[in-house]
Amino acid sequence: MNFEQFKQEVIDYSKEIGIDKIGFTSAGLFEELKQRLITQQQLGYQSGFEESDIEKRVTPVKLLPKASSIISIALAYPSKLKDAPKSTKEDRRGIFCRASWGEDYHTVLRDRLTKLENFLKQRIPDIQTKSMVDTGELSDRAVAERAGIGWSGKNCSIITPEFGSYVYLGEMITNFPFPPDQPMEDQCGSCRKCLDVCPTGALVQPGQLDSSKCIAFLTQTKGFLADEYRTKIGNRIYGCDTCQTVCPVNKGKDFHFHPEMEPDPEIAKPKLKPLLNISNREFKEKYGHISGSWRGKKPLQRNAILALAHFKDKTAVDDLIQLVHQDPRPVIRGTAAWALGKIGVTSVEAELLEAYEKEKDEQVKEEIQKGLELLHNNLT
Ligand code: B12
Ligand code: SF4
Ligand code: SF4
Repeated sequence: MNFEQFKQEVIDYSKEIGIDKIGFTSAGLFEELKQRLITQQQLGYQSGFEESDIEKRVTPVKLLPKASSIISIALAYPSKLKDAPKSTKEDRRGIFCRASWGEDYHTVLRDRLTKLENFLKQRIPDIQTKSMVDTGELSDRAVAERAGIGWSGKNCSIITPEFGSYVYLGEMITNFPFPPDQPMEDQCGSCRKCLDVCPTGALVQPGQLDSSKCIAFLTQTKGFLADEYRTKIGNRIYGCDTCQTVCPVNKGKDFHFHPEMEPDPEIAKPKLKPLLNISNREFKEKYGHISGSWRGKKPLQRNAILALAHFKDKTAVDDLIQLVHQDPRPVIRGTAAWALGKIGVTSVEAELLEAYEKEKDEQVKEEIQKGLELLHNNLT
């Protein structure tokens, strides 16, 4: 078999099934990544969402014993909301990051990888493959970088010249020796916009992220959000796009190739107040299909409360009082109490004092106290 010719057939087929960019690399060890992962672990910069076994992450033969090459795929996603609903004084809205618009990208990319696997198996019946998207062991970015999909930007993203960084990544390890592509030159140059704009200083230096400070990470945590970040998350309900929206390469990049990825504006930019009391069933029906729902509704509700505090939305006061008194989840009760203080309507003082008397959870009590202090600070 002519390897180059077969590779070209695979490339041609990938276009037919809606893969926007494809690249090939060897299944050799990811030497540089290994050092990087060890450093990140030692510094406490990892998020905890990634595979913890570093050897597995950098050694494709541990995942597919006869691994010879890796096919990297990228699918471009939309960056602009058509007919974006306006956030009004009566109905403030939050925002989901672009990677959570439309149908969960894991489903979309797995569909493309399954189609590609079927194609390969038709041509080479005993070919071995192992595909993954996001939740697999490999670093999707390190694979994409080595396969020439894009360069590794100072904001950590893989940036393609064609689609910018608004691409999802996935890959397939195979035992077929596809000839490798060449990595791309770094094109960030002297630009530092992403580093300068990051609201929390999470990009500690070019290409190095302290996850514990990154808003994308913080919006996905389930506990109380540390005080220092409460005013920084703004109206973000899930994820953060700031270091990408500012990137000059992304300017004007907005691709609508995949109907599944079309966002429903009412979900991508939802009204905040209805999120506070949404039932489990309603949540599943409305948000269950998006990637941003994977941690359940609690973190999103906590973020919605913080977003209402960010807007100082007085129309949310009644709902927040109800949460402080009635919600069974300490994180929600406490965050709501803090938000009431931040919004600063003096009449809530009595409600907060009453809640304090009833409250059994020490952390929530602390939050109510913070709320009361904020109220007093607002008065003086
Ligand atoms: C854990 C994780 C997170 C964590 C940590 C992110 C991070 N920067 O490490 C959190 C929750 C914060 C996060 C946030 C986001 N994520 Co995320 N995340 C992952 C996950 C599961 C693992 C990433 C990982 O292992 N990071 C560890 C670092 C050390 O390695 P790496 O970034 O993978 O690899 C690079 C570095 O190692 C670097 N490197 C290696 N050696 C050296 C040496 C030097 C000197 C330097 C400078 C760099 C360097 O080169 C590699 C290639 O770029 C991947 C999926 C996967 N399985 O890979 C998705 C993934 C990286 N996430 C993705 C996305 C879309 C996001 C968000 C944009 C979502 C959002 N809008 O909120 C943000 C972006 C935040 C940011 N600035 O990075 C996409 C990225 C697509 C792209 N075009 O790059 C991925 C690939 C998911 C996917 N399959 O599409 N994510
Ligand atoms: S995603 Fe947001 S918080 Fe995280 S590095 Fe980028 S700008 Fe900073
Ligand atoms: S903003 Fe500038 S430095 Fe950051 S990733 Fe984009 S081009 Fe690179």
